[in-house]
Amino acid sequence: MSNVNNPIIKGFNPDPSICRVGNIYYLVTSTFEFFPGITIYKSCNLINWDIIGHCLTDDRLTLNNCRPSGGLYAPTIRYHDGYFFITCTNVTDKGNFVLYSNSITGPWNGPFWVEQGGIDPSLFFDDDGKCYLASSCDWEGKTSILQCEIDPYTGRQLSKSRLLSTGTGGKYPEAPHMYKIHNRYYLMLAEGGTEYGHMVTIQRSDNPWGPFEKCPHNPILSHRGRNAQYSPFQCVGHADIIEDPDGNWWMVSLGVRTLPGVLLHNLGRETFLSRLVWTDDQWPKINDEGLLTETITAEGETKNDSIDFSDDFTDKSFSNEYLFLRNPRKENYIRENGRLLLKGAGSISENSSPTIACIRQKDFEAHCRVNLEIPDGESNFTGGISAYYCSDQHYDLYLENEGSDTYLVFTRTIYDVVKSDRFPVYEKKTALYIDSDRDYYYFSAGNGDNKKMLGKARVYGLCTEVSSSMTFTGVMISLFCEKGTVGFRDFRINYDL
Ligand code: 6LW
Repeated sequence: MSNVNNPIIKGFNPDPSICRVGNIYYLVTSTFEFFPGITIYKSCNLINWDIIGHCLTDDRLTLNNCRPSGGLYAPTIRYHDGYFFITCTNVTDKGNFVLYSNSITGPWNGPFWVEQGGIDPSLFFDDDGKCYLASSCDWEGKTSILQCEIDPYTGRQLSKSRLLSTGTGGKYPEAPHMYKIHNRYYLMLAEGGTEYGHMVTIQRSDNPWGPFEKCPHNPILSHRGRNAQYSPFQCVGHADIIEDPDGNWWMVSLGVRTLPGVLLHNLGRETFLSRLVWTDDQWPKINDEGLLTETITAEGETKNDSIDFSDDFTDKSFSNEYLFLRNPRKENYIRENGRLLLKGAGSISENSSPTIACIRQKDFEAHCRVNLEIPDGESNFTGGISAYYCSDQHYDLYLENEGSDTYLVFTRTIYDVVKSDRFPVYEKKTALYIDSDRDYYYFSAGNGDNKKMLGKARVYGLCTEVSSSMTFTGVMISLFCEKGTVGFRDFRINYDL
């Protein structure tokens, strides 16, 4: 036996949904304005997860001019009758859709758009062959859960959408998942909103349309209460459950790790794991108090995955760790002979498709380094590294050329507060660094032993809670080019753990 730590999937990985095929688990998370869409993870033990790809990798995913945290919300994954099914919402396109494939690596059929609106669509396959889709919708002016019967291979609605549940009393009943367990229908929801009142509740019925009996110890998971006042994890909710091949049950949920002493988070909503047990009267229980634990006991010599990252740009294509913004223009990203060339496509403060390659920041104490080199003869360029939360909130260090002058520029953007410091340089080759802790992002440049800090900026400016619209993502360590062409070599992110 060994102890492993929560979260099990670090960095921006919200709304986890899970299924199992034999001994293998698959889990999907939301990607919003990032591309490709819907990250797919695979695991043999629920602890160690590899990204094996994304569901939407071509122009079937449209994210044109998508605002921060528009795009793809909360997918659900299910396996039924030899097929994987994913249902999800593109809030900046036609809403809810279904994808299916006989292989987790695709190709995926769809999207098949579904008439029933709202967010957080989820599929439930009943034993009698019927398939239901539930989603979180506006109903008489408040959020409720609606359900309809659908054909999962076409998305066609086979029954009227009807009210399934108004929840158990929390605001924003969301993330519905129906399960048939112990010969009953269990309806699990997230309630309280995705912020600090978030919780997971459950109800059950003998009929997939209810009426539902509420679990006597709801919420079955939440950190909104006094007993979680000092937990490093907050905002816990939006869960899915799975039985392992030995008959043990597990829950995956989202949660955030807050900065010390404040209700702010910059790493995004991450994926956590909990053991679930059934009480004698067949209600699920998460630990004793319905709280996440910091460690989970795992079989054998299991360890958490390393979260360090490196790319020497010798592989022809980007690894699955990379995300890009909206619908990226492929011709602006060239990987050749150990170098990444980025061609500028406008400002990363615009909600367009700027040239930017993003890696999730997975822990607070990060050390990122990349060698920047400007191709010979190139002038009129802007490119470098960014701690990027969204188009309104990012801190950047980059080389910029104007006529015969080249500058290193450190820019902090928080909405319309934009501050730049310029440092004249003569070299068009330099290492750029971002180091971070729970207070600051520190930006440095320099070759060899001459690493010199040029500026720092508060972590708080890149937090979800600072956004003007609802945002749901986390900080990305990114390489970008706004103008001209810039080259990068040897990109690394290491963590103090
Ligand atoms: C998602 C909703 C939620 O659709 O946040 O935390 C929204 N839960 O269920 C975006 O992820």
